[in-house]
Amino acid sequence: MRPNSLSSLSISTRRLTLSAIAAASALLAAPAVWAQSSEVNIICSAQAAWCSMIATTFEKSQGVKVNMTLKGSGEAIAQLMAEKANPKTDVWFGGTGDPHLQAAEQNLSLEYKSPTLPKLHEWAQKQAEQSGYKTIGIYSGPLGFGYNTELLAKKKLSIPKTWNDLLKPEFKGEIQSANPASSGTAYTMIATLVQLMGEEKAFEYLKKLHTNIGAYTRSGTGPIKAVARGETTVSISFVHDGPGEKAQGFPIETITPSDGTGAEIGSMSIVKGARNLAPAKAFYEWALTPSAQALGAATLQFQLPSHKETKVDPRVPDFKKIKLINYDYAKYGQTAERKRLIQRWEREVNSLPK
Ligand code: S7P
Repeated sequence: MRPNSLSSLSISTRRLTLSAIAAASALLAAPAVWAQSSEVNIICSAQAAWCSMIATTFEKSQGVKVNMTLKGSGEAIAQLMAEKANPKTDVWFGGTGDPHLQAAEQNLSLEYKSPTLPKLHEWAQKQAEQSGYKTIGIYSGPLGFGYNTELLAKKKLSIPKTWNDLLKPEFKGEIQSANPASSGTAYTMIATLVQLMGEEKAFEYLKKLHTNIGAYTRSGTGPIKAVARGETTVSISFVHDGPGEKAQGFPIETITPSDGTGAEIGSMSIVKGARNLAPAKAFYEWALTPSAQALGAATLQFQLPSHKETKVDPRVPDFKKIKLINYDYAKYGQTAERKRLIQRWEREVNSLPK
């Protein structure tokens, strides 16, 4: 289960790579430009090791106490909606971009034009522009499949290379995906399929896929972790989450469908009405620096960082080799569209027997 507070994280220094320690040490040595005796409340929708590392490093280098909660994208936006009249969160770091755009549309996030914006990749700047500067791209990563190499060989199954390959009868019960009601990853899958196939065909596809799904998990990273640990053979996941599992010794590989796929723009937003606005902005600017962004790869998270000068780890998926759709972030980040597609999936797909 995903822990819900930093104090419950089981991050031990054993699991940190040498590069993680080196990257963090470099940041600790940096002058505390924004130093102030204050605190900042952050919801982090990335994986626990990265969240933990940014909290500790920012806290120690900038002298700002960090209170961090871990939540998937869907749960994070639900919390911000619930807190709207009396916000307790200052910054929402990470998670798929669609719910960040939804937060912007619902006036849950603050307009803030970072001076760092011109130094970011075009896709990250576009995310900011189309939200009225209420969110910003911090990383990107493509959707695809994870598979357990040992299970696949043992069961004499071939590597799924296209979306249709997942419908083969031999994959019955062998695939995990997350539930789009709680997971931004799974919503990215639905939006990707709708853009790739057209809505009617995409829902026909999702109904057929349903019969091959062994379990829908709450969190988007659940399926790839299950693949790594041999609990399921195939997952529908962000492929940048594969190399981190492999680096821990698990028999896992990833692939992106040759017929096309979507990508997330992992985002960050300052909450409107944040009680700790100055430290929130300080964290936001710090999180956009190349050295802070390098903490992702240092903790085995291999999304593509948004700052052009951030060193790109060779394990980050090579976007040039992936057939990407022209994902319409503005459309699929709309509250009404997201709600409609998730409700349709609940009604027409999740309710079906397997
Ligand atoms: O940190 C890994 C990652 O795949 O997880 C984030 C996403 O929020 C997953 O959470 P949910 O699907 O549960 O909402 C991604 O943004 C990120 O790349």
